[in-house]
Amino acid sequence: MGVVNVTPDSFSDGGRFLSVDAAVSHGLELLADGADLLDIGGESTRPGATRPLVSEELARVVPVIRQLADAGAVVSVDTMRAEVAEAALAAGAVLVNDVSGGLADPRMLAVVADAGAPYVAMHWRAHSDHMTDFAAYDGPGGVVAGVRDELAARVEAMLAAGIAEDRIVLDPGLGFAKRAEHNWELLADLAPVLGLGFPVLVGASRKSFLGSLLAPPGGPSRPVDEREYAHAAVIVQLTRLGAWGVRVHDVRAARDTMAATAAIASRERST
Ligand code: PMM
Repeated sequence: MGVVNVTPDSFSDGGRFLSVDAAVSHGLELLADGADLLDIGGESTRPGATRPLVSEELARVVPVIRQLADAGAVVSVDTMRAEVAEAALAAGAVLVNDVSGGLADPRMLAVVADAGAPYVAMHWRAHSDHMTDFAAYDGPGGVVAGVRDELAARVEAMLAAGIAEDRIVLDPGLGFAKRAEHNWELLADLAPVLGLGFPVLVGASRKSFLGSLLAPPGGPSRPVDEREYAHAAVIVQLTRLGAWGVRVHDVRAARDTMAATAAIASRERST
């Protein structure tokens, strides 16, 4: 899944693809690099971000979705808002990627159920302006059990709202109400989330836990566009674990990493 953030303030690429033309041509590049899906978002979810107006979010994503879908791309919309999801589906998006797993907008699950669209439900606890206040996992099993249990509760809500089981994709939500250590623990022990029985999408690309890992002692975080080798190691792990998808900014790097990992893994199984 290639990321197209049509936002002024995303941590990873904010402001670079804010015009419709820039966003569409970036999406086409990601397609040429081998993306299976393009994820179009108009709201930054970086820690501390304030929310755009619904009208702003619509104006950012709808024209980009329409053009990319018309160009033959399989498009998902990255939104927490039912109204934006509806407009995006009408414009040609086929999948709804909701970082709040239906918690931010009470209408979201019904809209997705009515549309019959595939739905990515990410683990989430609070909006980005105060999510760091919720980055505590003190129950038994720590962050891994906490995320699994809270995702399982979202699955119940999705099924109750009428979303078909085979439309559901889950995401552990790296970086959302999670400290760096929580993200690494989830990557080391993804089996409980995979064990819920749904396809799993993971977004690690360019996130700050990679930047802090790569910082020199006492020094600044590694810049966002210099985290790709560390991200490749994460993709190796996710490929080996059988993740359904990875949400990435550099599609070519991800494709290459997945291809090499799969080439080795397929031979391991056959010997
Ligand atoms: N991360 C971001 C935005 N949307 N969606 C899913 N499903 N999973 C994620 O991890 C995720 C997401 C934030 O990253 P960005 O600002 O680079 O898009």
